[in-house]
Amino acid sequence: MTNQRGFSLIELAIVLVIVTLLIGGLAVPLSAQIQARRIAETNKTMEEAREAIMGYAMTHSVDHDSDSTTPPRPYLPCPDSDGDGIENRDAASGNCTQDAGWFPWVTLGTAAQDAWGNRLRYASQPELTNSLAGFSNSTTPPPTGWYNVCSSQTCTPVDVAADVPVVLISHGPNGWGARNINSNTLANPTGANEIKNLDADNRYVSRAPAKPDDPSGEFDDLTNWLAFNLIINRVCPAGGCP
Ligand SMILES: [Ca+2]
Ligand SMILES: [Ca+2]
Ligand SMILES: [Ca+2]
Repeated sequence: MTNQRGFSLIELAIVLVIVTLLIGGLAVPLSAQIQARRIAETNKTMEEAREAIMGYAMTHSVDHDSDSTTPPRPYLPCPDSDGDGIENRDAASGNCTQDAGWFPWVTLGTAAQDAWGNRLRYASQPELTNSLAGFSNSTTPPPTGWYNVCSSQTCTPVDVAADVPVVLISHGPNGWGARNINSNTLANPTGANEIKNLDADNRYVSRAPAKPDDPSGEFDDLTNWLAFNLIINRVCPAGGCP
């Protein structure tokens, strides 16, 4: 006679509880892992965008004084202001249609979106983008300055990067204020720090993510920029843009 016995109900219940705990324990880190991967992917996309901006400047220049004995001056790409990925420039004045818009991914041949399916925001200063004047080693900001990047929207003092001519923004996982690849604009941000990355003033915020209960509201943007010295160093090595 065999003496086999199955699991009792209590044993089955214990096994179910253990399995549930194991699955629960795996699921949370998995979503965190996906988010971390998307952030890393977007940071890489923005690195490539920075390289593409400098590559554009190395291949676009103007004989600003119609004197072929002086070297031509480079200029930076304009933002895309109508959503087709192509830079928008007024040919007659050489000025960009807007100083801030979307990153011109078609013109520069880079990724069209961040890891959440939204366009990158791109802001650049007219002293570096004008295609009839170009910029030189001695280009300086106007009295009002270029962009300031800060850890909070008050930007007093400027504590991340001062007077930078180029800023790149991914509106992050929440995408608030972004334009997505279907040309829809997502809901506006509610937090003061994220609003700074969307409004027209020269302040931008770069800081660690913040939850909705933070005094300055939810923040999950990824902020990147190009300093003037870095651009000059790469585009005009050894004083190459007098
Ligand atoms: Ca365009
Ligand atoms: Ca955001
Ligand atoms: Ca701003």
